[in-house]
Amino acid sequence: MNFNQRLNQLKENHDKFLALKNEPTSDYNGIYERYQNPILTAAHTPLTWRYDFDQAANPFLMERFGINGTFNAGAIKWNGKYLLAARVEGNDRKSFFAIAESPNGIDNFRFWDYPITMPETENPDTNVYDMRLTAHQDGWIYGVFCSERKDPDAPAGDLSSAVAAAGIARTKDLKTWERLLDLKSTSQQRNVVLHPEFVSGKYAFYTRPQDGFIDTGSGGGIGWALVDDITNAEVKDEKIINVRYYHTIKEVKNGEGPHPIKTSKGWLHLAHGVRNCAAGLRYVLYLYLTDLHDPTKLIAEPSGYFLAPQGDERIGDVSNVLFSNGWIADEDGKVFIYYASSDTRMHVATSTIDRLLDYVVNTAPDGYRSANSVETIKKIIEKNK
Ligand code: M1P
Repeated sequence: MNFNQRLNQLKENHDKFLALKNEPTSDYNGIYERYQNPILTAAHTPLTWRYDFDQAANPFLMERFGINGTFNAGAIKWNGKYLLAARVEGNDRKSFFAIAESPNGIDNFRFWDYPITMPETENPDTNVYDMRLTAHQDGWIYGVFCSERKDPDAPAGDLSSAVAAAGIARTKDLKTWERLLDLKSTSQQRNVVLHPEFVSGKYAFYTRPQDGFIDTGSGGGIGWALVDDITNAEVKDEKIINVRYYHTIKEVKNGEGPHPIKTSKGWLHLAHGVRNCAAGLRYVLYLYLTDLHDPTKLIAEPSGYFLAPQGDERIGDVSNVLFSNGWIADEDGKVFIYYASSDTRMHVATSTIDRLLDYVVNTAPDGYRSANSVETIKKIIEKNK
């Protein structure tokens, strides 16, 4: 096959792949539908990012820039389209952000021509990832993401220790971004999310204080902090609003997912919980509900996980992980839950606000002991008699 034939074949196969329909699986739990195919993978990235089409410069039509994965995407509905701000990771291990757009939220996701050019601060990030998008009451769309840099205090020879901070940027068109100062905090921060409304006239952040880069240490939990000035944001007073707990799905650590959805019954939150086991850390997703007038006040939290890795989702670069930092609630109440599996690719699950509220309010909370789990099941059995 000559250069042009191979190039045409590449383009044809890619077009066919991007146009694939996605159908729900036959699994039923009443809470959500999962779908047969991942919605965004490394193979979805444009050929123009990966190949140099100039025969003279690239006679073997080689990939010139390898993409390793597309995962942990923020989400927003924009001009009637479903947009994901994906974490795209190159073969060089660096992540960057890129917008992929779908007409229906379920398939046909196509990346915009260029990845996002995210401005740097005076202290350049080594790596940026996991952007949460918030269309804030103030009129801006904010992207809050993890900015990672080498730990300046790491001993010589330690080339792994890093420092995580929350990077903040804002935009009006999702194309041109203004970078603000990183969130100031006495602890390392990952999984920081901007609440969409002012609270007591201030910007409100969900935080996740951590002692080290991986370990949350003695504290952890999902925190909350009010900030006066978004252009010079500082965590002064941090309160933990969703705690870790022994022998639960979030005993090691947890973190807020996307910003919560405002519902008639309260703020509906999606978060990830992490536990340890012989296979390593296991990341699952859970829901909780907080008060409409006081988003820090817990109203309901079902026991256990809402979504956990299953089948092929279990395997990837960091196996046994589901992670979500994006969901979209349509005006008709349909909810698109975007989640990544094993730090490799993106999936969607669909539900409705009514079903998610029913799940959160009417699923028993964690009883913290096996005996209490049995009592919960017995109550359901009795009702079914
Ligand atoms: O590898 C799993 C996840 O680990 C981190 O999440 P957390 O800070 O809660 O441990 C993040 O690096 C995330 O990107 C990754 O998916």
